[in-house]
Amino acid sequence: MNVAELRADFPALQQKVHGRPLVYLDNAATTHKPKVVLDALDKFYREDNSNVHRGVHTLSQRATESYEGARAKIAQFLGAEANEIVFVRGATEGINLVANAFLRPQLHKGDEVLITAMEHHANIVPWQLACEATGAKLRVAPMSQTGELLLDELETLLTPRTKLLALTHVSNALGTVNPIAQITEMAHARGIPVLVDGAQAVQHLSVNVCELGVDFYALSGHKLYGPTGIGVLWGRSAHLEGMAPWQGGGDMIRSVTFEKTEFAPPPLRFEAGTPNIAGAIGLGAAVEYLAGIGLDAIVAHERELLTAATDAVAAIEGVRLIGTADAKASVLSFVVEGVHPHDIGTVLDRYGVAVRTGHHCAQPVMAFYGVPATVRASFGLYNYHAEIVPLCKALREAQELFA
Ligand code: C6P
Repeated sequence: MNVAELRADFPALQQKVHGRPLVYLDNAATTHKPKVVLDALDKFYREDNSNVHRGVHTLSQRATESYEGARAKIAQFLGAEANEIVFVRGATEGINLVANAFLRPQLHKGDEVLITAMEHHANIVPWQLACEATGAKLRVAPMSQTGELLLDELETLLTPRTKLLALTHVSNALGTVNPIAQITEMAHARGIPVLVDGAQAVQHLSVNVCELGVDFYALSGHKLYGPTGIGVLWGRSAHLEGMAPWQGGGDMIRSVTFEKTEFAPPPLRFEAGTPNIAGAIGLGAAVEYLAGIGLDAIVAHERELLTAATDAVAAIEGVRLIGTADAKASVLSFVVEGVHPHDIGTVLDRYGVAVRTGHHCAQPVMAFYGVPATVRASFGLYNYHAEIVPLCKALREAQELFA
């Protein structure tokens, strides 16, 4: 994989920030977009702009073909069937869809929903809302100080009361990669369905939903080098077929009278209203781009980079790493003794280095480690070793300024 060549595909990476070359290490928040994605968006609006599934005219047919073509590309990328790919706004909406259309109708007082200690708020709050509305209980599987799930304890929390296990594939705050196939086997042995939050996984691992064996998998396009406002919920056909719609409107129906509506089959049943057509097409271009590079090459490159960055940052006096699991992807989270993460973020920005500082929408993780926030450097396919130098230099300067 030639990173220097690949970087040329990303116009936003060519800029300077405060007079220095941009070092973009905030990929867990969102990734930059390659030209093929920008071109796909531009082409759609310039040439094909039209609504989908509605018109017999040429532009509408072209738009429909591109939109459904994108669904097929994403299905192939995930090892799934196209009719199992529901377009949503992002991972958040995908999880909310499952909470409302799959879980809530079958959730009763005394039932339980199991999540883990390392979830993003998007994989906590929707379940909390469903539990509050039904009298069910939210249970939390614990993790170790290294940020690894305690599998024995998780297993004891899988009981006849558990109606769903929802967990992240990769933690956005720690970088931990969870053993999803193994955990899913444990849940399925007890007849418990599994939803996986793949928002931080699909861009860093080769994901095949069938091999993982899960029931639902949610992801966000903008973290996968695609546009914002588009994401995917993958669900097993058998589940999707059995689910009533969550939202009603155009394009999700077979027939409507004032007395009764017959719904379209999945996935359209869950795509009420005009969808984000350009976004879906852009995401299709993004996964095609990634497949062209090869996920295995991306995984190997990012693993090497994360190891090198971890060693370099850990060698700085006063640094405490947050999240030291054996299996990690992309995320290097840390605090620096005596300096607030936001101050570090500000100094790093003066060096052109973009990181995220804060609680990363994972406040329970921060509480677990007893810190209000961390500095998080997160890597993407276009980052390279030389970028670790300004990161460490700026960190040392921040220490001198504030400590
Ligand atoms: N994490 C981060 O900086 P949306 O907002 O729907 O695209 O993604 C939500 C989400 C769900 N799960 C995980 C594991 C995530 O990391 C995110 C988004 C960003 O870490 C923004 S808070």
